[in-house]
Amino acid sequence: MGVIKRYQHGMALIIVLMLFAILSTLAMEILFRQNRFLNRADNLLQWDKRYQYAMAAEVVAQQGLIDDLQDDIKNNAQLDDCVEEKWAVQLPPTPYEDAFLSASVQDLQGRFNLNWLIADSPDGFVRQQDRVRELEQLLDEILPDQSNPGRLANEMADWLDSNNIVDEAEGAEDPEYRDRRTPNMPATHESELRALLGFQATDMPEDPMAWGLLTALPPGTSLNVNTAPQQVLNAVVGSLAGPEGVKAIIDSRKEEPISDIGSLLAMPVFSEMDEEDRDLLNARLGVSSEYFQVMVDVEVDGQLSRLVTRLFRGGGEGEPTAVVSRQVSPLLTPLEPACNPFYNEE
Ligand SMILES: [Ca+2]
Ligand SMILES: [Ca+2]
Repeated sequence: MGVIKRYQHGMALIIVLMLFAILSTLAMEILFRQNRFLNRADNLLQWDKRYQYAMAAEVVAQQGLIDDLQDDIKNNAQLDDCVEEKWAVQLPPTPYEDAFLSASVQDLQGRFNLNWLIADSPDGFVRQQDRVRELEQLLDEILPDQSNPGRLANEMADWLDSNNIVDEAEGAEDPEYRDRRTPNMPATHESELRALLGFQATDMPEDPMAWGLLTALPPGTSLNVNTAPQQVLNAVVGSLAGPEGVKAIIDSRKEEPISDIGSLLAMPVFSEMDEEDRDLLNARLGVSSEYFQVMVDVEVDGQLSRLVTRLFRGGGEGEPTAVVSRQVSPLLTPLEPACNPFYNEE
């Protein structure tokens, strides 16, 4: 009898010990999970905090753009340039509560619009071979030597045009891609260039800022001669009016912003041009902008976020200012300079 009782005591002790071991493991697991949960919640909270700060900065930049437009309407001179304008700002890292905010605003209409390669017609999106050559010229200037800008420009046109025919000697439509389809419609972002069949990792521009020379806006959007960097003017104006035409624009905007295209084209270098070419420039160039980009970097406790917002600044009552896209992107490059990259190069 006594033996059994002792044995039962022994069993009870083992069970208690095991239970204790299980409980302490459980407690460890709970602590570990709680800790992880708290870290995750804290990371999310911090991320959201940086996002809200960035959104606040975006609203301030947006208001700056609206104020500028209202000023212009009041002064009856609608133009946007990189020198005298309030919107073309660069905010250096500025402390705000527990964060550092930096921001800059760019004019997307000073960039080469990939969608110029097509024209919207009743037959769909029709490629514009002259524009393809302009893109080729620009890519030749910004891509590494071993790239093939002619092939990429023609593939871009096939990517955008409505037909499924490779129109030129070089190009690519659906049958060439196999694993993906061409959209056959305007691009929504310049990074679509990287989706082209012929684009290789080695084709990335040596200076990542060169992406800031390209954009994707509606096909008929004009180029703002007051904000376009020289490389873009070389492609668009230089192809019709030669380097003298580009120089005339850069020289005259140094004095003061170009206020209308009519008087610009009355300058000898343009007035001596073929009338058809001059009309073309007249239709493609402008002195003001509707599409802008706001870049905001936020740092809290050494953690960073970047928000890139693209805006349409409506002109009239029925055309309110609207966000076209928002992109939270990793910080792989410095903040783009205000106005446009390379604008102040010379
Ligand atoms: Ca085609
Ligand atoms: Ca096509």
